Formats: sequence, C-alpha cells, structure tokens
Amino acid sequence: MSDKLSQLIKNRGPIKKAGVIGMGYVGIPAAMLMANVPSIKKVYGFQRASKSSGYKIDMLNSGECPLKGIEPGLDDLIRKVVTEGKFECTSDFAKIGELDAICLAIQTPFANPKDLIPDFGALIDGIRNVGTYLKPGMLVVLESTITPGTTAVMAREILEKESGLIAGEDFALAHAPERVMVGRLLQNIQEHDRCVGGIDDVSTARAVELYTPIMTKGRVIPMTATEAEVTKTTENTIRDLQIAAANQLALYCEAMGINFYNVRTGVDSLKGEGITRAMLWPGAGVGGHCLTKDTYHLERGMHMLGGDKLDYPKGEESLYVLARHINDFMPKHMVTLTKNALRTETLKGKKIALLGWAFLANTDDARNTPSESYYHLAKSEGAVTSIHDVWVKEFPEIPTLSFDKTIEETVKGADAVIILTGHNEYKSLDAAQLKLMTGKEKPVIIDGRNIIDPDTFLDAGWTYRGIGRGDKNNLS
Ligand code: SAJ
Repeated sequence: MSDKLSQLIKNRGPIKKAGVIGMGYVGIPAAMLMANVPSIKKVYGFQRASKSSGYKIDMLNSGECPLKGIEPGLDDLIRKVVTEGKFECTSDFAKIGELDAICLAIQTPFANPKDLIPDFGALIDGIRNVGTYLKPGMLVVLESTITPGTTAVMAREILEKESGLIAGEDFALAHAPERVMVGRLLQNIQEHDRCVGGIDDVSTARAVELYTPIMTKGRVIPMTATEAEVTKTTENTIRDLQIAAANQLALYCEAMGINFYNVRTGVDSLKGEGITRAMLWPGAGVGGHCLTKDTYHLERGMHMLGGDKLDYPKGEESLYVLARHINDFMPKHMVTLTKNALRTETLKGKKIALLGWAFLANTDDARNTPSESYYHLAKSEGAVTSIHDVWVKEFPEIPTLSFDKTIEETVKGADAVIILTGHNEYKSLDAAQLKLMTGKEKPVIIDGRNIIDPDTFLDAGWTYRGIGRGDKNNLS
C-alpha cells in the first residue's frame, strides 16, 4: 500500500472534477452519468477535433447526442448536465491537468481482421495525452477492452515516461471494462455489475470511489487491473465457446440425421440445484466486434503474462481458439449446404440471394458479419449474388454493395435463397410466394438462423437445408 499515494489522494479529497476521453457509445454515457453525480462539480468529455468526429464537440455542447439509434434517457441526461454547466466537451487536452480522475474510453478495433491484431494506436495516443498533463494524486482509468497486461505494463510505462511520475506512488491507475450494449447504454452502466481493478489497492479504492455513485442496481466488484482485463475478455470468450459448442453439436446432429433443437430442449431440461447447461444457439456464424476479438486478447495476454509458466496438454490447441475456428467455419458450412442442396460441386454461375447482412438480428450493425464470409466464398466460386437487408444501409468495406432492393427484387431468378441473419422480416417469409418470386421450379432455401418451418417450405416445393436440422436436410 503506497502511503505517498494515499496521502496525495487524501489531500485532494473526494473526486470533484473528472474527464472521459473518447466521445463514443462508451464514453458519452459514462461522462454524463459522472456529471450527474452531485459531488462531482465538472466533467470534461475529450474529443479530438478530427474531420471524422470533431462534429461531436459542438453537438454535445449544445446538449445533443451524436450517437445513432435510440438510447433511452441519454438525450435528457445530456441536456440536463450541459444546461447545469456540469459537462463540457472539448478538444483541449490540457484540461486533463485540472482533474482528479480521467477515464479513457477509446476503441481498440482490429487493424486488419485477418491478422486479429488490435489497433491500439488511438488508445496509445490517448494515454500519451493523459501522461502529458498528468498531475500527482490523479486517477487514470482505462475502460476500453484491452489485452490482459495492458494497464499494468504498456499503459503504466507510457504514463510514467510522459509524466515523469510513478504509477502507484504519484498517481492511481486502474481498469474498469465497459459492459454496455447499444440500445441500453445508460441502463447497462447503472445496472450491470462493474469490475474495477487497480494496479494496487490504493488505485482500486480510488476507482471504486469514482464508479460507485453512477451505479444503481449494479455493484462494484473490486479486483486487480489484470483480473479486470481477464474478466472482460473472458466473458466474451466463454460466450463464443458456448456458441461453438452449439455449432459443433448442430454439425453432429446434421451428420447423424437428427434435430439439434430437440436435443437442445432435452439437454436444457436438466435442471436442479447447482445444475447448469447454458446451451446457446447454432447459426450461420459469429460476428460483431466483441466475440470475434476478445478470445485473441485473452490468448495474447496469457502468453505475454504467463506463457512460460502455462501447464497445458502438450500439442493441444487452445480450446478457446478452436471455438473461434468452429464459429468461423459456419459460413463455410452454409456454402457446403448450398452446394449440397443445389447438387453441384461449384457455385459458378449460380444466382444466390443473401437475406441478411447485419451480424445481429434486427440491428444495422455489420461489423465482422458472417454474411461477408459467405459472400466472399460464394463470389470466389463464381456465384452471382444479390443481397437484402432492411437494417443495413451501407458497408464501407465493400462500397459496391447496395441494400436498397426489396426481398422480391433480391430473390428474382435465384437458384438459392440463404438466410444469414435472423431479422424478424424473414420469419414471416411465405413459402409459396417466395418460390413464385424466384421464378424457379425447385429453388433452394438454406436457413442459417432456424427461423423458418422446414415442412412448410418442403411442402411448397423448396429444397430445404437448415443448420442443425439433420432430420430435414435429406428430404429434398
Ligand atoms: N450468436 C449465435 N448464437 C447465439 C448467440 C449469438 O450464433 O446463441 C451470434 C450472433 O448471431 C452474432 C454473434 O454471435 O453474430 C454475437 O452475438 P452477441 O449476442 O454475443 O452480440 P454482441 O457481439 O453484440 O455481444 C455483446 C457483448 N456485450 C459486451 O461486450 C458488452 C456480449 O458480452 C453480450 O453477452 C452480448 O452483447 C449480449 O448478450 O447482448
């Protein structure tokens, strides 16, 4: 326990001025909730005056929310704290020096999804900015999802180098990973439990003091910084593993000619004291910016922090990385089901209609979407593709893609219709009408999200294949 840091913090007293770097879907709600804490007199939201996102500064300072979509309570909260003069958005990073606590909520996306290495560039810039203006007794908190070890090693080194101060002696340093989901940002921050981990007990205690007043139902769970980093990456790694377990079982059920969903119901029926079987759902693949990368954060962190001490079955691959590979295999399996149903070895010249581009049902979020994997696999074989998604408007990674077709226009002349995203629109597809729209005698439908009834489509003259439907996949 550092007496010097304890004394510095004691001299400062309770946290009165705080700041958040990164006015995105994590930073904005966090900053507003902190500004709404009575004992906190001022919160600065730091945003670079860049071409791409500098507009947020004026928007926020006029009490408007720059985030897309509906975020219950956030518009009112922004207006309230701005009107009260308790929040101000600025690009003047020198104001960091006025604060008791500064949080960094800066994204760490993949530099290139193919090599699975996160781009820490923006976060490192943010940490350097903090180091430049860091003062004794301040608390620094990283909220971004980061590789285990980043807080206690990389962030600490940069902060100490830039400031000339010593972490744990002159300033407090912690990690408090966010657990927010778009559409319920404020509620998630207030109601989800929050893991808060410092590089030492004094840092942890100061970070607990910062986060406790913004929570309602949620409780703060103190731990070390590395434990908080591992918690965050593990909660998504385990979810990915659960999905992979469902995907592998679905592939088994297809091979054995049985219905995965009956087996799932059976397995799930095992209830009772201390018995859990959290079976998730198989599908056309796993997308998004959480599950596709957090496993690799965990693996990298483990190898960095403990690789030389790890005792693990010789020659065996990490279970978690294998789970990633199984989930990334599912779009390939969807192509195999398509070729099997079309009774062809190649998709060359086949007209394939893709229903759903978003990675998540009933959203416009297409980050790391499995649909893109299916699309590239089909195109690489010479298929002619058309795409439908009422939620997604654009996909910058493939600028030529357009999403303005109706379902009828998308499936016109299609040899195969592929359901890749479980949007509600696809649950009510009419088998007879859709067949007429294709203009084909015996079109193929591949259900990647188990949202249509196999018998209805079989009776209407479709060739049907579905993930996990081994009981129906060989009837046509
Ligand atoms: N998926 C399946 N089967 C399932 C569940 C999901 O194939 O049973 C697929 C989805 O189609 C999607 C991908 O996995 O392509 C990810 O789905 P997700 O429901 O995990 O949604 P995400 O990626 O937005 O995950 C976020 C995470 N939240 C944070 O990181 C704060 C995750 O920890 C949450 O558990 C998840 O939201 C949630 O439960 O909403």
